[in-house]
Amino acid sequence: MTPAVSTAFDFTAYLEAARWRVETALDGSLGPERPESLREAMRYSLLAGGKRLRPILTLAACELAGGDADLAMPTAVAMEMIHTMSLIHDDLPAMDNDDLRRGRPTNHKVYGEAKAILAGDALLTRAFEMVALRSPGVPPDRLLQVVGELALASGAPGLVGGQVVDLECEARQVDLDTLEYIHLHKTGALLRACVISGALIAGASEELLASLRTYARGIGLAFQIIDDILDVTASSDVLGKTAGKDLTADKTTYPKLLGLEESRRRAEALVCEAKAVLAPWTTKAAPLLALADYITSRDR
Ligand code: GRG
Repeated sequence: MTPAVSTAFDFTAYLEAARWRVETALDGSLGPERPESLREAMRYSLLAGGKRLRPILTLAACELAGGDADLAMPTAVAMEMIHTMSLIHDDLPAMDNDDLRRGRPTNHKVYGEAKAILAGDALLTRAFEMVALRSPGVPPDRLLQVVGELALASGAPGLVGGQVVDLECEARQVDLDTLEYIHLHKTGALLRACVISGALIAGASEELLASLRTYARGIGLAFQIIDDILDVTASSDVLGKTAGKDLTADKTTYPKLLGLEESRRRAEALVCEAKAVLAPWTTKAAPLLALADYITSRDR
């Protein structure tokens, strides 16, 4: 009897292989930076684990658009560098003042505040270097577009803007629109840049880019809603960061405004909408569809 051949997408195997590729690329990404103490502080946070969702989204979007994921790897690494620097700065005493990240003491706890700020700055600038100077084989006009995406996602129109509003809203009653603004900027902007940049590298059509923008908005918001939920439902051990921080900092979150059940329902609805726009791309979209589901099913 001929054994049945399963054509189902094996997401566990996909995620494991993609993480391995990303970890390898991250490990090789820093080179002989000087001074050595700065390199050590950069590597400490960059290679501390983490889900690597952002670089994997970049690779998956590139492949969906018909590109070679290897060409998108420097950009994928850049995304993780920007994400990591944002975590280093977010943990500083002037911001969230946290001691634990990715299961280890935060960067400033190990290297001091000044070095942590500078390690973050160096990772941010290195990210732009990765795209502009270390992306062989990608046409320069596409790289220029990616640089633009990175700049928009990082600065006032993205992470920095979201973080400022988040800090200003601490200990204040915040409505749903403001909370959505914070989430879409602090978290959604970089996820969107990851997806769009991967597709740009592959020379995606305007039609696909438009669908991917909708997809990224949905998963970005859903990702942060789940983050809010995990902050109250998961332990610090599992999260690798201090649980219950939002309550301590008196932050408005989705669970606070809507309750846990409605928050989860919203996240699931957003993921459902995000997946629906990729339906025309059928099997090629399997990784991005599975990554969207992973966002709501994750436990850390
Ligand atoms: C980018 C110039 C620049 C400055 C940064 C500090 C800051 C400005 C922004 C804060 C952004 C921030 C920390 C948003 C939270 C995003 C978030 C949900 C992080 C957790 O992401 P995971 O769960 O973490 O993917 P791992 O560790 O798995 O990578």
